[in-house]
Amino acid sequence: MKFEKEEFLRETERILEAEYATDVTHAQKRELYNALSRAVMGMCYPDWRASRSDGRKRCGYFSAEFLMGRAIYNNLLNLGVLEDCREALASVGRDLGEFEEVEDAALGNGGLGRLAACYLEAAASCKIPLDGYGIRYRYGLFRQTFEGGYQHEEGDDWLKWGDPWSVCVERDSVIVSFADQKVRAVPYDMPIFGYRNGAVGTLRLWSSEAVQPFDFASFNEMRGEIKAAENFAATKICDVLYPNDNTMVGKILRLRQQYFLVSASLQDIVRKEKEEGRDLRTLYERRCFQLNDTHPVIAIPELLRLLRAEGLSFDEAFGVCTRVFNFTNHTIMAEALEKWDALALSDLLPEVYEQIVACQQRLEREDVDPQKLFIIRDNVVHMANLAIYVSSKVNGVAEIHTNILKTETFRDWYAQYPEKFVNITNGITPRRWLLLNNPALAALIDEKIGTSWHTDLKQLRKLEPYLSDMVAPFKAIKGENKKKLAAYIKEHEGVDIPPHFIFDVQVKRLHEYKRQLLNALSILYFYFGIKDGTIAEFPPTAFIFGAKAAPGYYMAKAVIKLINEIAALVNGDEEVAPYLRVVFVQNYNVSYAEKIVCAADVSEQISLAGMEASGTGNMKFMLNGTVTLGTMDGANVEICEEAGRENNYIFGATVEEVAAIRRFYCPSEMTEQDPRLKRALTALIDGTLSDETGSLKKLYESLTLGHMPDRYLVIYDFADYVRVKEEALRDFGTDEYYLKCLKNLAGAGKFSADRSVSEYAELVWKI
Ligand code: 26W
Repeated sequence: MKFEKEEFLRETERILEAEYATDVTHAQKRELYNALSRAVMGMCYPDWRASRSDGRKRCGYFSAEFLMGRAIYNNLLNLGVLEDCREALASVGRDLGEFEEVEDAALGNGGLGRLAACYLEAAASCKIPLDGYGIRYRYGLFRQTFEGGYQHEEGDDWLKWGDPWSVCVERDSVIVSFADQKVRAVPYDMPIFGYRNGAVGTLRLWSSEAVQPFDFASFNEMRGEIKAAENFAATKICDVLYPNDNTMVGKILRLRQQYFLVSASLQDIVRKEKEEGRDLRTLYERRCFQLNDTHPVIAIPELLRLLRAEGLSFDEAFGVCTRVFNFTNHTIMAEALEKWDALALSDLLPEVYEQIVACQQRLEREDVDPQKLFIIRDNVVHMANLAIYVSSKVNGVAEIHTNILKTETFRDWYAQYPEKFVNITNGITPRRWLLLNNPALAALIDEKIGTSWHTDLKQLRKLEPYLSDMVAPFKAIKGENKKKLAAYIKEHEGVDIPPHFIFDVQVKRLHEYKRQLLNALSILYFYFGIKDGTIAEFPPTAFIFGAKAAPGYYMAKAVIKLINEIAALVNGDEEVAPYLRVVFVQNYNVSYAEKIVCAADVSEQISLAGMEASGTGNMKFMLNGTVTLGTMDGANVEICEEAGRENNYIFGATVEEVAAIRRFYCPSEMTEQDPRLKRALTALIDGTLSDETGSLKKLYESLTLGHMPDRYLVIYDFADYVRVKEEALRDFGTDEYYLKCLKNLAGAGKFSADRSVSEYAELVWKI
C-alpha cells in the first residue's frame, strides 16, 4: 500500500464531513478514529481482494475465541504507516495517542484466544492463506473492577467506539437451523494485515439475526408473539462470550453458539465451492480446517451432514472429513474436555447427531477395544475423541504437553493412531509483542543487527556478541518503561510503585493450577519476615498481578480477594514501605499486557508441572528481555532449552515427580514442619486480613482439608519457590542479572508465531 500524507488527510476529512458533518480539528476522538480507520481500510482494499482470490489451498481456523485487542496501532504498524499517520495527524493538531481509549476487541478469554489472533497476523505476515472463522459476540469478556477487594463484572460493550475495521458482507449470509429455531448468520469481515508485505488475511465473524424478513413461509405460519420470541432468541446466540477458561459449562446456549459458528462457516464454504463448479469429493485439495480445541468440533458432523446432502455417501464424506480436519488440544485439565449429553445434543441437532452416531458405528467396525476408544458412551458425546478419530493431525502446543497427550490424556488413541500426533510449540507475534509495545528496545536491536528479525526472529541470536554492550542501554529502556507503567498504575489503580523497585509480575487468567496463591503466600512470608527481622535487607520489590476470574469460579475469586487484602496490608504499612508493594491491576487485557510486558523484571510462570499446556505470556516476557521464575512446565521447558536454564530461575516438583508425591502427600504435616509457611497460611484465618464472606477461610481449607487437600501442591512447592525467588530478587540489578535478561531476548527466536504457523502449513495443512 502506498501512503500519501495529503491524500490520507483528504480522505479522512471527506469521511468526517460525510459521516459526521465535522472536520479534523473539531471531530471527537471517536469520530476521528472511525474516519481515519475507514480511510486506511479504503486504501487497502485492492490488496485485500488480491490476497483472497489467489487460487491457493486455504486453511480455515475455526475458533470460538479471537482475542484481538486494539486494532488501530497494530494495523498501522503492519501497513508500515504508523509514523506517517502520527505525523500527518500532528500536522493538523491531533495526536495518534488519543486512540489509547479505544476499547479492546476482547472476543476471547485468555491464551487460546490470543494465540488465534497471533496466528492470523503471523500467517498474513508469512503469506500463508489462513482465514479465521469466529463469532461476533455483542459483548466480549467482562470488564473487571474491584469493590472491597472483590471482583465485579460488567458487560463489555466493545462496539461503543464503532467497528471501523470490519465490513458487513450481507450477501454471504446463510441460514442456520436448530430443531427449534432458524437464525440468519451475517458475516463481518476484518482484514488481517501482514507485516509490510501487502498480504491481507481475513477474520470472518458471524453475527446472528432474525431470519424472518427472508423466510416468508415460516414467518406466515407464526403468530406475533412467537415471532417476537424467535427474534429475541436469534440475537441471543451471539450475545456474550462465555467467560470460562478451562472449565466446561454444559449450557445449551454454548452448544448453539458452537454450531452456529461452524454451520455458517461450512455452509458458506460449500456454497462457494458449488458456485465455482467444484467436486466436493476433492474439497481437501482446496480447503482444510484447524479446530481450535474442542469448541468447534461439531464442525465434523456438520460437514458430514452437508456433504451427504450434496449426494456423497457416508464413506465418501467421511473420507473428505479425515483429510480436511485437524485438531489442536490446549489443555489437559479434565474439567475442560468438552462432553455433551447425547440426548440434549440429539434434541437440538438431530441430523448432526445422526452423523456422530455413524462415526461411533464406524469406529466399532474397526475392531478396537470399545472400552478404550469411543465417541459416545453412557449417553455422553466426547468431543475430543470425535476430533481425534476424524482428524488428519492432532497436536499439542509444547513438547511436554504433546508428550502428556501421547502418554496420558489420549494414550489409547495414540496407541491406535500414532501417525496422527504431532507437536507444534506455540508462538507469539513479535510485531505486537516487541515492535509495537516496546519500540525503544526494538530500535536498540535494529541498531545492533538490522531489521531482518522483524520477520525472522531466529536472527535475535546475532545479538549474542553485543549483549555486554547492550546492558546499559537496555537498563535505561527498561527503566523508562517501568516509569510509564508506574504512572499508568498510579492513575488507574491509585497505587504508588516506585520505579526503582523490582517489578515482579504475574499476569494471566486466574486458575488454581496457575498458582497465584503460591505467589501470594510468598509475599505474606516476605512481609512477616521483614517485620520480625528474620529477613534482612530485602530487595525492594513490587508484586504486580493481573487476572480475571471466571464469574462462577469461587476459589479463583477468593484468590483475588486474598491478594487485594495483602495489598491493603502491605501498602498501608510504613515499616515495610521501603521494601514491598503489591498491586492487583483491574481489567487486565491485551492493551494492559502490552504496557506490563515491556516493564517487567521477573516473569512468574509458576503452574504445577504438567498443568500448563504451553503458556504464551512466558514468551512475551522473554522476548522483552525478562527472566522467568518458573516451574518445568509448558513452554518454560523450551525457554530454558533456548536461553539456558542457568539464565532463568527454576524450581519445584517436575512432572515425573508429581504423581508420586500425590501418593503420600500430606500438606498439613509439611506445614507443621515449616513455621514460615505456617505463619503465612495462618494469616488467612486469624483476622490479619479481612474476610467478610469467609472466602479466605475456604481457601485455607482447600489447602488443608478434604479428601484431596492442596490439589496443586502449593504447600509442597513453597519452600523451593521462596528459595529460588529470593535468589532472583537478590541477583537483580547486577550486570550479570541484565545479561541473563538479554540472553533470554537473544534466545526468543523459536517462539515466533511465524515459526509456529509455518510448521502448521508444512506438517498439518500441507500448504
Ligand atoms: C469449555 C471451557 C474452556 C474454555 C477455554 C475450556 C478450555 C479453554 C481453553 C482451551 C483454555 C486455554 O486458553 N488454554 C490455554 O491455551 C494456550 C494456547 O495454546 C496455552 O498457552 C495455555 O497453556 C492454555 O492454558
